[in-house]
Amino acid sequence: MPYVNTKTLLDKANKENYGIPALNINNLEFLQSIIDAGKEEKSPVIIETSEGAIKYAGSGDAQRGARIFVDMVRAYADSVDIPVSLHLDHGKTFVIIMAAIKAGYGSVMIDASEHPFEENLEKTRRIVEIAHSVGVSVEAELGQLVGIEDNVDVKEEEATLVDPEEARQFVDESDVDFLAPAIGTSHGAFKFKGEARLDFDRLRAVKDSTGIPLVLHGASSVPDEIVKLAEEHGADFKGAKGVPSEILKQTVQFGINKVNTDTDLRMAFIAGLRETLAETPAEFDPRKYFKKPKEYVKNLIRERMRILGCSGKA
Ligand code: TD4
Ligand code: CA
Ligand code: ZN
Repeated sequence: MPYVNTKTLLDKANKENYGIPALNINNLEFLQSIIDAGKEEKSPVIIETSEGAIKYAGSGDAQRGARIFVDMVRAYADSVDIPVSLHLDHGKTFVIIMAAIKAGYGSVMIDASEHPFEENLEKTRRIVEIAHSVGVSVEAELGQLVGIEDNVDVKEEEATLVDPEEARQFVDESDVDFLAPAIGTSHGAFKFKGEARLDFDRLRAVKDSTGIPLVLHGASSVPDEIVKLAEEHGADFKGAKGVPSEILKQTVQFGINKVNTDTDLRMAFIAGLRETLAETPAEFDPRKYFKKPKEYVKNLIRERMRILGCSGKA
C-alpha cells in the first residue's frame, strides 16, 4: 500500500479513538522490525527520524540523510499492504526541516517549545505556511518535557506543563495539524524517580480545547522484562523507569493519537544483541547476530500496537 501523509493516519485515529506508535529509526534494521510488526498486526505505521538520525544516515549531510530515509521507507511502503508514513521528529533547525520536506517526508515537527509562547507560535506558523503549501503536515509542542516530581511546587510544575487555553489559541492561530502537550513525560529510560504520574486533567482539557490529534512524547514503557534480560547479559540500567502500559492506554482514552517511542526499541534491540553475543561467541555475520534483536523489537512493537488499539486498523 501507499506511502501516505501522517495526517491521513492521525485524523482517522482521532476520529476512532486509538493511538498509533510513532517509531524512531536510525538504520535499516529497526525499519524492518517496524514494518514486520505493522504487517503482522495489520496496523498503520508511523516511522520517525530525529535530526540526529538524519545527520547520522547522511554522514553529516542532512539532504542526503533525509533522501536515504525517504527512499528506504518508500521502498518498504510500496511492498506492503499497510499504510506507512515518515515524520521528522523534533525539528529545530530550519535547514533540516526544509531538507525533510524537500526529500518527501509526509510530516515534520517544529519544536520551538523552549521559546516563549509568542516566539513558538511565530516559528510554528512559518513552518506551517511552507509545509502546507506542498502538502506536508506539521506537529508542534507546547510546554517542556519533564517528569512530574512529588516535591516540586505547583507553580514551577505549571510553568513547564501545557496550558489548555494557550493550546486553543496556539492551534487556532498556527493552523498546526498535531499538537504535543507536555503533561509530565520525559525522554529516555529514566522518566520517574517515584511512581509514574501524568496530568490527565490537563490532557483532557487540551483535547477539549483543540480537538486535533495529540502527541505523547517520551512514551516508552521501559518494560521490566527487557531491562532484566539486558542486565542478565551485562547491561547496567539501574533506576530505569518508563510509562506503564496501563497509563499509555489511559492517555489514548483521553485523546493521545501519536505515541512517540524510541527508548523501548533501543532497549529491546540491545537485550537481544547482548543475549546473542553471549550465546554465540563465534558469530560474526551481522545478518545473523541482528536476527534476535530485530525479533525482540518487532515483538515489543506488536504488543504496543495492541495496547494502543491500532492493530487491525490498516
Ligand atoms: O521524540 N521521541 C524520540 C526521541 C528521539 C531522540 O533521538 P536522538 O537521540 O537522535 O536525539 C520521543 O518522544 C520518544 O521518547 P522515549 O520515551 O522513547 O525516550
Ligand atoms: Ca521541546
Ligand atoms: Zn520526543
